[in-house]
Amino acid sequence: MRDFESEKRTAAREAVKFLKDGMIVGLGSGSSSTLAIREIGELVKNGLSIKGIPTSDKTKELAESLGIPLIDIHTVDAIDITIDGADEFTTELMLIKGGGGALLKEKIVASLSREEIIIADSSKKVAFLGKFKLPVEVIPFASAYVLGALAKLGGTGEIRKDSAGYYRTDEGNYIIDADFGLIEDPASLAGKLDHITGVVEHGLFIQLASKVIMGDGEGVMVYG
Ligand code: ABF
Repeated sequence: MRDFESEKRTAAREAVKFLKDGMIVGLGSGSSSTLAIREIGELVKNGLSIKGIPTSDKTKELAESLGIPLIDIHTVDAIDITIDGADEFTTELMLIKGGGGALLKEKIVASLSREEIIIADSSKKVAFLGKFKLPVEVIPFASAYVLGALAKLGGTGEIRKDSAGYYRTDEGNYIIDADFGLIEDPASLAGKLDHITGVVEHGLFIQLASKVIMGDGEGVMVYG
């Protein structure tokens, strides 16, 4: 029986080895990123001098609690390295992200990063994306229209709910989790989603990851 928690930790420890003094570091969201951020907190305590840019309110709170200095994204021209997680990845470095609802800022940070390092346990590796429903962030006002547009593309969408009703992202938007079945051409689907009025962002990360560090039993596999 694989221990996915320890695989995440192994991958996180491998990823933080790339951090150097003076770097601007994107801080991802989700459970794997949390492990990496805790490792970074220890490194900062031991003298590593970096400035972090969080991809969610939750990550910001965690980073602040660990004493990691933060910087506003609009004050930098580029991010040196981002460490983030994923819900699914292929060996071609195509990703589905957004299960944790932070995909908008995760994609903005990834787009500004010279190196986007994805850390994951071995359960995230897939031949084709799509077993994990694709998160699509939408303006609430547009949600009914987007559900119809996704259906025309073969996606069965459902607005994500939480205990208080419809889940809201840090930006106050809705998330539609859309089942497209196995996605044979993620780049093509991504292009279509980009043009649906009311879609803020979607969880297909195409050509954004520089490498994936996957925990694999006791060790790691690195793709890319
Ligand atoms: C985050 O990591 C999200 O994009 C994704 O939903 C989440 C899932 O990974 P984990 O298993 O690490 O929580 O980046």
